[in-house]
Amino acid sequence: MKTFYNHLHAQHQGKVEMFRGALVPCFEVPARADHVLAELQRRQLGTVVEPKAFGEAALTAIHSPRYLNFLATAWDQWVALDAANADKDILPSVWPTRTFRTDIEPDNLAAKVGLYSFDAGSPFTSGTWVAARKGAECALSAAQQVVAGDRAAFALSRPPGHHAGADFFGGYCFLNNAALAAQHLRNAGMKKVAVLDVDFHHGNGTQAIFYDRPDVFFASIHGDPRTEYPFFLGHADETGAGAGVGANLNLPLPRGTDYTAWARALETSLTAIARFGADALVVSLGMDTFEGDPISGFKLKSDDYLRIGARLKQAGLPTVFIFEGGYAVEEVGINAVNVLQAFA
Ligand code: SP5
Ligand code: ZN
Repeated sequence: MKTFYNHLHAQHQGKVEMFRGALVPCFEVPARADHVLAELQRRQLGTVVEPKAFGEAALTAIHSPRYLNFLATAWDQWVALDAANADKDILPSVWPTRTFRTDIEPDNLAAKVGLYSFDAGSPFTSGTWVAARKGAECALSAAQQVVAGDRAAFALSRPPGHHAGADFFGGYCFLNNAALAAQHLRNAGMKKVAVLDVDFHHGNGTQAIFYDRPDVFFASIHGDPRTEYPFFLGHADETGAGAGVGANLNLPLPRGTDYTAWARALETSLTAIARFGADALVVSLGMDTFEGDPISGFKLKSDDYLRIGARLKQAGLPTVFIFEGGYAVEEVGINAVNVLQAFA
């Protein structure tokens, strides 16, 4: 299996995120991807290659032009406000909630940041755009590799993507890599594509992007949004809208869920994906279901990831793996590569 590695990922390195009234060090750190790369190389699991270049059209297939323009220019606007801002990250602090207008983009930068975000835990840094842009190319390249006939490919990048919507960032995510990959598969002629999101957190961005579409099935196994981030989406009664009714499956699980219960949800997901008739699969591969994860609540063990990889292989679909969350930094490489090795 080829790995498309984002060698610019460390350009995105947030300093602090808001948590319970304090600014705390970021959980989403460059060392996460470094550990996955080191483990891939240690086990000699396929080659690590550079992504290909993709133009603007691949991004606007998922994201709105005004959001992409914001991402590309936010840092320069920030430093133009005050040269001293160069030493600080941008953190959202004001949002348009219900009854506010979102059709007019404000001139004020803090207001723009709020218009295009949903939490104060996702710092935007000097290198966020270049890192996210290159990460999108990793996802698109991995999808292209599967179109070209490979059984599977892996996009190893950060920042992650599944919380990012068509026009918003949050949850450490800026561009939705899984959605970009799924759309690329569709554009390349795959009639039906499934996205399976196994990150601990609900993939609210991916769900929102495909919610009314009959051609992309979204299934997610995650912490119950009544108690777990991102809180406001991911309930079991969200089954799709319009032409997309029936093409969205949420399987929320309580804190403390172990592999036995989690694996039942995986069976439910893969059964639904098979019934949907997917031609290809995109896996949002978050490793924060691990028992040692510092911000999550499931109890999966390192060996369980071998079982997940073997079961995904059994699904028999061309598969694009996209690296998402997972904050037990020392173990994230072992766990991620366990999935990939068992699949490969
Ligand atoms: C891609 C991804 O996994 N994003 C997750 C974003 C979660 N952001 C909220 C973090 C809340 C931190 N809670 C800390 C609990 C410590 N006991
Ligand atoms: Zn997560």
